[in-house]
Amino acid sequence: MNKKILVTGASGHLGGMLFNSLEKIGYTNLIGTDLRRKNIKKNQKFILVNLKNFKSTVKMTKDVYAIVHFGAIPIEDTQQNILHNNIIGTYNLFEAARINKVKRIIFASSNHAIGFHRRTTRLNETSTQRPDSHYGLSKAFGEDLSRLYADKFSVKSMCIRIGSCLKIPEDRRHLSTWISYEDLTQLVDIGIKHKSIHHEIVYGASKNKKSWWNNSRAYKLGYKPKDSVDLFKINSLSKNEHKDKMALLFQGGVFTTANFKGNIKDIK
Ligand code: 15L
Repeated sequence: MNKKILVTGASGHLGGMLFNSLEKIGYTNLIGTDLRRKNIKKNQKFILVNLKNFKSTVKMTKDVYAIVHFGAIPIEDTQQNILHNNIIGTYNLFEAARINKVKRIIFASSNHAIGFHRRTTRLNETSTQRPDSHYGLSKAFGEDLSRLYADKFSVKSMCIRIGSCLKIPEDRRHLSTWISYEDLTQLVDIGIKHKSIHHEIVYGASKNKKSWWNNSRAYKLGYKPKDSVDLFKINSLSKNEHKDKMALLFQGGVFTTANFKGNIKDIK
């Protein structure tokens, strides 16, 4: 594809991975952006922008066809840091996209937008959001923001509730949450190219037997995961989950227990 695609978070783990993998599958007009430059090759187009800066964000999104939005703090942080980087940054980006008539946004949502669901509950794309942290709340906000901008302004979007996207799965929780780099790339590609996307929520997971998520919406859109966590031998809990019994009850794991002051029994 030679339409202009902007990848935010291009210096980060997954944004950087996608900046390279999309090129490999035939995207010829990619531009990466981030608030710092890291691991960007000389021949790659890159622009330093902080999404908190609305003017620069508007300028950067001119003539862009689609945005792959992975630029955010990727873990739990203070309420203020999440508010300014993830919530305001994402709001600025969508507003810039509306002004410049960007057609599509692929939003990196997260399993932490639904992290307070119990591990015994099977979810699908219509399940209620249950953020497990300030971080998860910023992802739930992004999902709602993208729905508004699709319905009201025709900026179409696909939100990927990413599980655990790592080169290799590491612990028992990943048996339910893992997605390979290749499978995530495939989902992003579908989000950019599929003809009839309005606003979609899909799960970023490979083909895992122990998945907590019914991802049939993604399959309907053409997703055919190539990888499965089932091929790896994994028995151990992560160090964090090992010493945290509450984390084992909820899909979001240790994100649910950070600063927890509630009553576990109340979270049905
Ligand atoms: C995420 O959303 C985080 O960005 C990543 O660091 C992992 O914690 C992942 O979720 C996960 O739940 O495994």
